[in-house]
Amino acid sequence: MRRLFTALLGILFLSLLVSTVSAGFIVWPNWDEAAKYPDSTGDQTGPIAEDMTICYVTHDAEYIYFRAEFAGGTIGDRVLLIYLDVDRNQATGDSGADEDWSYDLHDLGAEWRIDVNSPVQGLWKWDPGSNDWIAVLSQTAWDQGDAYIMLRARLSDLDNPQFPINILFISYYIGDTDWNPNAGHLEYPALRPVGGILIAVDKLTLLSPWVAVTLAGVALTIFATKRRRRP
Ligand SMILES: [Ca+2]
Ligand SMILES: [Ca+2]
Repeated sequence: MRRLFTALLGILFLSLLVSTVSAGFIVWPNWDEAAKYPDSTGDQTGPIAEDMTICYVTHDAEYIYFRAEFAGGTIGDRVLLIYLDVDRNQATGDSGADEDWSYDLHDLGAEWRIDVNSPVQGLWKWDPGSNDWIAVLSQTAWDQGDAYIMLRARLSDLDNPQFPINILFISYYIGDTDWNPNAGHLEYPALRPVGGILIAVDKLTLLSPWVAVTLAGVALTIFATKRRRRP
């Protein structure tokens, strides 16, 4: 009985420790496995601190993760704006020039904007009634280095968008700007060629169990044929 009590106490202590540790640290995704959106270098209008070289996007059941990398500069040099057009419709959301920042939003009609490393950083939602952006409480967390900014946003804070969504990254440093992409928008999940047909990456994961079943079927057929041939 005493041993059981000690064991239960040990499990309780361990679970408390694990929950404290996991609350204190963010497990960032493996960016090599994320969707990659390279951007030209030297296409910014100001210093290289704002020149995006590549952006990454990925998501899991709870969060969507973003990362932007820069050609140079030091930590804290630039502001990153991420626009999400979750219904992929330019007629809904902010379009044309951003109502707050005046940057050209290309063909986006953005419902959400995430501001990072700015005095008004956080999650912003487009309000069609007032025709303006409204700050929204969120649990968006971020980190940065000399040449990168990465963040994660809770999907529930974004009203659980249905993928795919359209995205535009804008970085700026004292008024100057870099866009990724330079025209139009990025689509996430990214399209990837499969047997000559473009399909979304999330559909690929749906397909993979069927691919496995098919391969297993082929293997079984070969095995059975070989057995039958045996004298
Ligand atoms: Ca660039
Ligand atoms: Ca829209």
